[in-house]
Amino acid sequence: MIRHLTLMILKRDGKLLLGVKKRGFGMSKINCAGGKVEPGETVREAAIRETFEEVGIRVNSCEKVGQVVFRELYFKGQPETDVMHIFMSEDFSGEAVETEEIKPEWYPISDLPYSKMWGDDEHWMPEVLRGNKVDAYFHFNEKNTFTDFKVDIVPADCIEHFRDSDFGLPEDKDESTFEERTASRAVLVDKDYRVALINATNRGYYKLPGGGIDEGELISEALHREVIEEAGWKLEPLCTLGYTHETRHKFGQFNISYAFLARATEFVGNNLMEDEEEDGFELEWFDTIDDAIAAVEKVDTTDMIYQAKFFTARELAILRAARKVLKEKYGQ
Ligand code: 6OG
Repeated sequence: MIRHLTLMILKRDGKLLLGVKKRGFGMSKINCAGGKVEPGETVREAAIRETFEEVGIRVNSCEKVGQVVFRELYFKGQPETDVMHIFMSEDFSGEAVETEEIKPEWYPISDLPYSKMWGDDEHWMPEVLRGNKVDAYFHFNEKNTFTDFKVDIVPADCIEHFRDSDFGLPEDKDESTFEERTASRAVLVDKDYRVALINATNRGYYKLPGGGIDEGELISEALHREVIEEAGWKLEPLCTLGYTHETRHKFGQFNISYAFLARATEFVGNNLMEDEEEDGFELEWFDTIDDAIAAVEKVDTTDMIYQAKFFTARELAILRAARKVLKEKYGQ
């Protein structure tokens, strides 16, 4: 079971509110307020509740600035995976007060007490304070010191936002209840800049290789895994293209797709899921990015399933973003 934790970075006048943890996990370390997500609450609600309980501050609004996965963190003698959801707020009220949990203190951002904080903080917190969103993991040993880690920056540029009304479909649900799903997708090129698409031969649409990010997995890890599963190729990421956002009323979902330009490096064979087999997934290489775009432009989604309208518009937007990068950065 994966545990979900929260952390709230409170920022004001060039300072952060941190504090010595007086009890529980991480006792005597300096940390931000935060704690475990309770059943039935969202991670954001948990972060706001814990902040009030631990330092007496009411957060009016906050932004998610990343997540850090702790792999094999030893909690009560057992290794477990924790996902820590990190929020930042500059919009809060009340004065910090000492509680049984934390003795709070303001520290200048230019001089944070990293040596007294959890060891992972100095690796991801500076990125967050620079305005980046982070996607990181830290792998621990039984002494709860980490042995390896990776801190990625989440692609920040929105390529395009699609919603039901763009396809003449109704928008009849309350979007505040929508669930967010995330995925990684690749515009995969070979050494000659030929471009790979998955042809869903039994359905008539094309898609980019890629798919959903699992709980506790990094965006970059899902990219490698999904492209092997669907296309059979190992890859080397070249650059990020940004992300697309889909608001899908029929399913009550927001779908975020992080898109990358990547080089296919080694064919190892694909491993399709049952529904992908049924859709007749086949990898098809196009001589140029323009040929790939033309093939997707030709797809007529009028009589296709709901999702195919979104996929087609989304893949076209990502492919056009890739065409621009291929031209500007790679002279194609
Ligand atoms: P409570 O015991 O308060 O939940 N936490 C960590 N924070 C940092 N910066 N690094 C770590 O590296 C951490 N492991 C746990 C998350 C535990 C609190 O401790 C934080 C929660 O805010 C391993 O309910």
